[in-house]
Amino acid sequence: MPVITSIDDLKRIYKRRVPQMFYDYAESGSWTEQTFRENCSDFDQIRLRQRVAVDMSGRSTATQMIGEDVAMPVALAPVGLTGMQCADGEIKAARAAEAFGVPFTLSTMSINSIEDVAEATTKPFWFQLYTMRDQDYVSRLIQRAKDANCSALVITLDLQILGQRHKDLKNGLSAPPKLTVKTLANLATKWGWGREMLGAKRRHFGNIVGHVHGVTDNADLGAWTAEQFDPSLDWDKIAKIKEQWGGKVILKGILDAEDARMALKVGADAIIVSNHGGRQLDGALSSIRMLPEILDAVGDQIEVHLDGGIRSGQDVLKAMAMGAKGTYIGRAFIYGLGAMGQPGVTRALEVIHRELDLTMALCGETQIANLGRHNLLIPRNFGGDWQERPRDPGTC
Ligand code: HOC
Repeated sequence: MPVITSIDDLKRIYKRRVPQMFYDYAESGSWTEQTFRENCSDFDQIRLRQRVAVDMSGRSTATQMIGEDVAMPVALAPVGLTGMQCADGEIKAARAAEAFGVPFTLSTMSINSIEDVAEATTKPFWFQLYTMRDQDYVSRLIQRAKDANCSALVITLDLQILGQRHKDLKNGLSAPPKLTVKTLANLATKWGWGREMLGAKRRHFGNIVGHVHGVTDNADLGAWTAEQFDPSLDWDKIAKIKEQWGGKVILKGILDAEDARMALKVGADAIIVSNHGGRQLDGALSSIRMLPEILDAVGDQIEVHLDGGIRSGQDVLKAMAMGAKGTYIGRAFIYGLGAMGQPGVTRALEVIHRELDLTMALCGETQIANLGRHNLLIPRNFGGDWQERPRDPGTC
């Protein structure tokens, strides 16, 4: 068993183990992948301030996200097709998160269904909602999440149409995978993945099949999204969904201060600064670069979380010190899941936790709540020397 000390170690094993098309699916951004790359590289521009001779005994990474106790401020992000990276991937990831004491978010586009995950876990998880054209289906999905005792609804706002991802198109990605000569040849080399997949509870979108009209096997992801997702989603509809849900709502995909103010107006409990892992609007700024502007706009009135580019505990510390109240990992846990199943997700969480804990100590901090901009050295133009934009008329 190789010694795993970083998320990159898990990624190397993951790459060898899963079929190329699923590796490419996770490890890609849209178009030129600029935003995808900068989500990570922008973290490198923020530096940490070392402090010494501070009593660092008795320190803790525990805190709260939307009022829920968490062992560290890191939730598992909703990731579509997780169950294709590893058999019953959503169940395994949810169990690992539960045991570690961090939130798990189940994607609408998951392979295991809401009910599968609820049955396999004991604590409430969060459910991520994509809004479909079929309003009855959305209502049923919300009801299913309520019945499963989900403690928060995470509504994704930045994927009403799918950003174009070259690799997925070239691979002809669909779920379940299309069995072409090329995919079969690659699958034949991934016998560990394949053997486990044969025993999986599900190999198709568990929340969708049998519930949504027009789902066919081997549907192309982009075409299917265009056919099913509601392109007319607006703030009024978001407000109605919030009312229908009646519980805590987190709005994901906020990358602009104007939108952050709108999220506040519809009464969201938290927002996630996110560009969908650089998979949607290529050319958008990285999440960490947009975080200060959004915090300045609404940070004192709503919980602001950050998703995108987090691959280490140092990244978590930087986001939290900047003012975020929680962070998410997507690819970082997928690498662990694809590499080693549930123990791999646990390993990813352990790696990040250890890095966060040690980095806190070296920064002279003992509590998450005490982290702040005093821990950071931020380049003067980090927010960007972008030209001042006029406010959108009529939104705020
Ligand atoms: C079949 C529709 O979050 C992603 C996912 C959502 C994909 C929708 C797929 O790939 O970014």
